Amino acid sequence: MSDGIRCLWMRGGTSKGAYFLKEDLPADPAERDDLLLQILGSPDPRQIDGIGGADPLTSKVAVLSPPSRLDADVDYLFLQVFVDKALVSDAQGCGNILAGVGPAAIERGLVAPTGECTEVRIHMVNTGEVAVARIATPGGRVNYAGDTEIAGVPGRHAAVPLLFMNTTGSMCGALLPTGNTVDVIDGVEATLIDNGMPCVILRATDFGLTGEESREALEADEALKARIEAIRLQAGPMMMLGDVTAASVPKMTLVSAPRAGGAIATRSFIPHRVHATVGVFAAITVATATRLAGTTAHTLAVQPPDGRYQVEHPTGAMEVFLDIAEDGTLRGAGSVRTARKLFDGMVFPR
Ligand code: NQM
Repeated sequence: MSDGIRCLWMRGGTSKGAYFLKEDLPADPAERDDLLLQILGSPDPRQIDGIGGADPLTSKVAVLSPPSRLDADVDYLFLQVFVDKALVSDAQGCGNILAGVGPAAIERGLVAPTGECTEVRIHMVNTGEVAVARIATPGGRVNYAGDTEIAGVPGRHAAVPLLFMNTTGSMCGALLPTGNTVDVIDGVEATLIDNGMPCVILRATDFGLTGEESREALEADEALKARIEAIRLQAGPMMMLGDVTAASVPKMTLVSAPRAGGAIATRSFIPHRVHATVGVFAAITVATATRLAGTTAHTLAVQPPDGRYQVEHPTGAMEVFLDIAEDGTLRGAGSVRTARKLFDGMVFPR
């Protein structure tokens, strides 16, 4: 049996993942990925021989290391471990797992707590941007208990406010990588946009849907999934992402008019399973699209008066904040998540 590897198992927002120190993993990315597949239990739809939760939202990894740039406190590399394929991808970030990075960095001694609240500047290695997280640290220890509720997570927990700047074109090089607010792919109007997450935004009604369908109903619709995948494979190169056959981006997001007082309703394919909620950067990207005349989201949306967008999803709504300057340019974005340490110990690969 191989030696165990230090691992923190944490919930970050509406996702769950294994948080490692880079120094505890092989330096060679291929060796590292092979080890992570073993640890999570992939490829296997049940991940029965590993710690993954048999869902893309619970088959995630954060690799933490000392900062490689002066304006950050910690480096965070996100890795999506596919459930049923022997694939590990760094071609996206994750704003939910990001919520656990500040606490994990403090737990592991990478960042020293500073009073009641510790501000952690996180270099998101996947996209090259820095996020700022505020972590409650009364008495010099991370406090996970609190009264903040987020849709998709039972109970109340300590708030983890997250702030972002310069997320436009995070992986595609430009907010609208084709230069258009709308492109037509397979006869369907699509907005190809990246404000932190490459997303293809499609109207639910263009697929004969209301946009109110459950995650299960959408996942059971094989014809729909095939249509959406065909569009995704064409959108990838158009978004400067290259061949996306084996990539977890772009996210395919169906939008419709809000029904619960929010700004817009979403159903997000990530890209083959349907998200139980919505990704943080995906929600910021959709909210950004609602502001641009000509996009598929624009006329469906109800603009909030204060920049706080309730992005509706299958189990409630995620609030994201867009900081918009007088001239309409986007200065920054934010969200409030919660996170919780679930387990700290050694994990044993095969
Ligand atoms: O968009 C899942 C999640 C995510 C990504 C996914 C995320 C984001 O909710 O920032 O958080 O879209 O694969 O964990």
